[in-house]
Amino acid sequence: MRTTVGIIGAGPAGLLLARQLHLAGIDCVVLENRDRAYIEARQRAGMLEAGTVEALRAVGAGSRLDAEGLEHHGIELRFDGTSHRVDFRALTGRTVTVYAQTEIVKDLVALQLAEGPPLFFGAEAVAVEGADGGSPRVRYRHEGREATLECDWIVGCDGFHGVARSAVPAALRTTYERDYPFSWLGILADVAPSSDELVYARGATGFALLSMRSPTVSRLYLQVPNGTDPADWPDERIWDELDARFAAGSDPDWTLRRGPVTSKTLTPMRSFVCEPMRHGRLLLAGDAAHIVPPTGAKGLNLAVFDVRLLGRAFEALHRTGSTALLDAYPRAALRRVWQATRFSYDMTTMLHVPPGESDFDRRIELTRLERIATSRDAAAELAAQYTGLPLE
Ligand code: FAS
Ligand code: PHB
Repeated sequence: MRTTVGIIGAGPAGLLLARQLHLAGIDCVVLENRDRAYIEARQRAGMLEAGTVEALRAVGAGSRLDAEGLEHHGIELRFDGTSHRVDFRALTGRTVTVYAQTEIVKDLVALQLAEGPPLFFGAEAVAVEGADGGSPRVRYRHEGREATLECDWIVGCDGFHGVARSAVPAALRTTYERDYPFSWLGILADVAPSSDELVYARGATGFALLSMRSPTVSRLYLQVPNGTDPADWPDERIWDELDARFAAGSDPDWTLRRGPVTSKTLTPMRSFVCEPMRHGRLLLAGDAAHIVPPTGAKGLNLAVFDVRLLGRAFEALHRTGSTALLDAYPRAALRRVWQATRFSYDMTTMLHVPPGESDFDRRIELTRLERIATSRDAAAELAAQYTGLPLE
C-alpha cells in the first residue's frame, strides 16, 4: 500500500491530522492497533482550549461539541480554608469547554469512516523504516499478516507507548523526564456535578479535582500513592476522601453530591519531552513526543496544537512545494510544548501534597496559591496558560 502521509495512531492527534489532510486533498492512511470500541471508550481528557474547539469546528467536527460541550468562564481554587475563582473571561477574554476526549474520538472516527481517508483498526505498526532515506515506510501487522505502508512522510501519533519515537536514533534523541511521587484515581459518577465550574483543591491530605461530563455525570480525580489499586478504593472511601479535600475551601455549607461510581482508572503522573520531534521524513505529534501531568489540562490540547501546525505545513507543501513550515515544525511545536510542560509542572507541584512534604515546602506552595488569589497579574498568567496561548 502507498500513501503521501502515513499516520500511526487514531487518537485525537492522528484523527484530527487525517481529517485536516483529507480536507486539503492530501492522500493519507491511518493505522490504529486497537479496535474502534476500545479507542472510543478510553476515558481520558475533558477540558478543551478555545483553539482546540476552533480546530474541531474547522474540520466539521464541531456540531455535537457545540450542542453538548459545556463552556466555562473560570475555575475555582480551594486551599487552606479559602476559595478563589479565577475568572478566565475577565482576565483573558477567552473561555474553555468541557467535552470528553471520548466524544472527540467518536466524532472524528465517524467522519473518517464516512468520508475517508482509510482508517485501519487492528493494524499494529511494528517499525518505522527509511525515515532518513528516500523510502519511508511503516511495517505493520493486520489481520494476521505482515504488511508495509510506503509513504512520502510518516507522522507518529501513536502515544507514549508507540513505536514511532524509537525510530529517531538514540544518538540524535534527547528526552527530558520527571516522574511524580503520586498518581490520580479518576472516577466517573452518575450524579450531577456539585459545582458549575471545575474545582481544584489542595487539601491537607492531597489534591482533588471536580470536573464533569454533562449536567448528570461528574468526573472527579483524587491524588493517590503510585501503584494504588483502584479496587482498594470502594465508592464510600472515595467520596469520604473527596469530601475531606474539597472542605479546604471557605464555604462550610458547600456539599459534594454522591452517586454510583461507574468507572475508576489510575493515571500515573509524568512530564516527558522528546527532542527533536522530527527525523528526516518522520514527524512526531502528541503523546508520542510529550506527556504532561493532567493537572493543567494540557495533554489533549498540546496534541491538537501539534497537528494544527502539521496540517498547515503539509497543506503548504501540497500547494507550493515548500517544506518551510515542515522544517519549522519541531521548533514551533517545542516552544509551546515547553510552555505547557512548565505550566503543568507548576500546577501539579502547587496543588499536590507529595509524600513527606516538609512544613517549609507546604508553606511555599500555599504562598504560590495565595499569590494567584490576591494578584491580578498572577491570576492572569494562570488564566492565559490554562485557556491556551494563541496559535501564533
Ligand atoms: P493517544 O495516546 O490518545 O493515541 C495514540 C493512539 O495510537 C492510540 O489509539 C493507540 O492505540 C495507538 N497506537 C499506539 N501504538 C500503536 C502502534 N504500534 N500501531 C498503531 N497504533 C498504535 N489529558 C488531559 O488534558 N486531561 C486528562 O485528564 C488526561 N487524562 C489522561 C489519562 C490517561 C490514562 C492517559 C494515558 C492520558 C491522559 N491525558 C489527559 C492525556 C491524553 O488526553 C493525551 O494527551 C491524548 O490522548 C493525546 O492524544 P494522542 O497524541 O493522539 O495520543
Ligand atoms: C477532565 O475533565 O477530565 C479534566 C479537566 C481538567 C484537568 C484534568 C482533567 O486538569
